[in-house]
Amino acid sequence: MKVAVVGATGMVGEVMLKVLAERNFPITELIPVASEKSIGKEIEFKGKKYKIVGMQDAVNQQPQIAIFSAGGGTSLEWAPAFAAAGTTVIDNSSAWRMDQTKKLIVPEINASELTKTDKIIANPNCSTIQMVLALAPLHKQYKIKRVVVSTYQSVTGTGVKAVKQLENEYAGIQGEMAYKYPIHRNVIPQIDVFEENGYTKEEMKMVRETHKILDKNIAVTSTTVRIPVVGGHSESVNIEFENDFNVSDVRKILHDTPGITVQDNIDTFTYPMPVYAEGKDDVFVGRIRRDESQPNTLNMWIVADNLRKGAATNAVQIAEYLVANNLV
Ligand code: 11C
Repeated sequence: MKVAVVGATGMVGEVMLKVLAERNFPITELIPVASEKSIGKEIEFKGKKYKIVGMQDAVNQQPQIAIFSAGGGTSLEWAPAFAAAGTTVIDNSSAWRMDQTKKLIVPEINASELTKTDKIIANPNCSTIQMVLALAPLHKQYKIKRVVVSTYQSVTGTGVKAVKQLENEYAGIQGEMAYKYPIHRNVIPQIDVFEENGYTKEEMKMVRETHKILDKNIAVTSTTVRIPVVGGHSESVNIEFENDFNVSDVRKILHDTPGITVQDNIDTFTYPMPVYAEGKDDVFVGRIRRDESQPNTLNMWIVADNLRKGAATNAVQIAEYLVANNLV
């Protein structure tokens, strides 16, 4: 496969290259693509050096697959050009997610929807991916009526500038701010811009994307929060089902779901945490317990590395599915 990685020098792009190498994705030719200022610089992939090229150059080389992590504007402008050249684009930005003609894919849930004609495929938001992966098998079994989610999100979701802000503040150094407020020793109840309804765009992504991936009839309400952590996003999720459940069956269903690791034993203080999820591809679920305040309702805690399953790994898994099913 001739594969272009667009945004190869960014935070997600770098993890993308790592994941492609680790999973031995069958790359015969890698085309790293980045903005003007990086063109001509070299990156290393599997011990070989590759020169970074510009967008048009990459389009002209007609890769079979292009994985984009370069922001919504770049995706809107360039994904159609790659698609017109015959390339299948897997896009990590929010640009195409809610476009009715584009599919929003978490491979374990809905990769079977993909066909050869899908030339731009959307990768969901990180906080959505880890939640729906755990919700999907439970929805199948017990039918979800309503989800209430509160997130505790890593600064890596914002990018390099935010990681630097946290490091600077921790070291007592004055530097550039990625956020309006300090993040060290703080919690910021705002991720992305506010929409007209008073919710943030991140909160509405969790609602809209869950509807598109799982079921539009599930009521979802979300509060998304930034915390001074780098290893991954955590989520407290309250789920009301149509049908009753048994907590040990829920644990077994999640345990048997590919891509999920259950870490749930209060006797040994075992539960998911970002320090353990960091650098791993799985979604970790724990603190699984009945909500005793109302019938048919469950609480659980979900943690994942937002740069891995929340971004790079999910995109590479989509690419793997395309290759395995001769769709590119
Ligand atoms: C965050 N979830 O943690 C965001 C980053 O739509 O792909 C990913 C934004 C997106 O800040």
